[in-house]
Amino acid sequence: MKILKVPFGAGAMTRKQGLERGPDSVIRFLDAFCMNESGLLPLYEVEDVEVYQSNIGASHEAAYRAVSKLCQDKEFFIVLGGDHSITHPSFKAFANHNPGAGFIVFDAHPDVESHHQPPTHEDYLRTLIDDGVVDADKVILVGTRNSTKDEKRYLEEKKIKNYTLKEISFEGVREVCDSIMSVARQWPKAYLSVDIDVLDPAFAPGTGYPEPGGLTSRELIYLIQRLKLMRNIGMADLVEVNPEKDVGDVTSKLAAKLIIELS
Ligand SMILES: [Mn+2]
Repeated sequence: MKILKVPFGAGAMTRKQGLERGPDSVIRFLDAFCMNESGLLPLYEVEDVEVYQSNIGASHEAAYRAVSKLCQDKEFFIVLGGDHSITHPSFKAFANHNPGAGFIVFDAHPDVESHHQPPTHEDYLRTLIDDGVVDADKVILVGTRNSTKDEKRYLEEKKIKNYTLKEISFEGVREVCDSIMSVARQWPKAYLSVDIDVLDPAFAPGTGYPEPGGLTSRELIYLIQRLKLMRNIGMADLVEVNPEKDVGDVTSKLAAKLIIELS
């Protein structure tokens, strides 16, 4: 499996410091896992994307080109960020290669604030939807628990499927996962995006916008393990790990485990 490092943090506006070190910090813990929980040996190859912290546009273009190239292999791969804005060029490249692709996003925040140009980690999803890169009915949000009034209105207007943490805790992780899979299985291809802040800060403190009351690490691993069973999963990304805010590297280690479970 290929892992594409995109060490870019400038799409995170004011809380970017340290995000550019996320990919390297996570990668150094991959070797700590002898195999994944399904008993498979994790074989991975790391590739770098050259980014420019002062230039969002050029960095996004570089990410777009690199993802586009890997899509040609038609093999599952992972983009490792960096801030969530890099999901914009990554999904766009994926959707160009896989028309009609759908999008599952684990995130404490829906990232559908009003437009910035170029897109940032606050609005990349809204930009993808408004620009017609993804259909609103092929977006599934999982784990949201802090949205602005405008974001809530936008999600309702567009009828975007949004499994809030409240809904997950009331319905149960298993039931919610069944529902997600029954819809996502019908897409020609699926892209999975994991913002590490979907987790409770107790498990993943190393991120810019920690939100109390998140998923446990075990719940997220369960969801990932099941979603990976879908034949149409084409690629995934893992974003918003900030080693400068971490405590004893627990977030980086957990992110490494998530990658191993995806491989
Ligand atoms: Mn987030």
